[in-house]
Amino acid sequence: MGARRRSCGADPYAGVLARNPGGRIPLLEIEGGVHLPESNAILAYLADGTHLLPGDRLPRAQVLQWLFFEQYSHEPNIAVARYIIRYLGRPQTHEAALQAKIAPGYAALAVMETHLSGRAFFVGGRYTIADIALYAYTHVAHEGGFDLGRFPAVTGWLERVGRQPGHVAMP
Ligand SMILES: N[C@@H](CCC(=O)N[C@@H](CS)C(=O)NCC(=O)O)C(=O)O
Repeated sequence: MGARRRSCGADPYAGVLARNPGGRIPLLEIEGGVHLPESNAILAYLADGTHLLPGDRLPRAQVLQWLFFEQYSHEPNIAVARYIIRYLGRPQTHEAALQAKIAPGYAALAVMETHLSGRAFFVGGRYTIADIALYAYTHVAHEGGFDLGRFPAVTGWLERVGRQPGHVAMP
């Protein structure tokens, strides 16, 4: 694994590089041999034309706002801290990297807490792919050492997302 690459526990398998030169998962295989990487691009593709991705300009842009937040401010801190602890076993060699994730990870959770105070979901009072994208690593943030008990609006929102029809909990 190169210095700029990271893994969440699943090694890239052989055929992935042919389908996605970035070598990362998730990767959506679309009919016609087209492959789409990037989790949030996949969400937008699958949700297009459904209630999970608003069609109107502003709410759609607000959904995108939270998808970009997830990729830039949330996932690189919260998911990577979890990866270091859960999958690498918190080796001493990664302790400085882990410590560097704590403040920005908590800052991301604080942004979510502020936004969700008085709101049921991230955009327009409705469940959208913004909620799906942010739920993924937030609901396991404690595995990266983050104390979700400090964020009552976030924990209430996690419960609401978990109760959505069709929600499937990860094993
Ligand atoms: N921005 C990408 C990140 C994807 C990513 O980092 N995937 C990890 C697994 S969670 C991976 O494939 N790592 C293997 C590697 O980097 O070699 C997304 O949201 O889909």
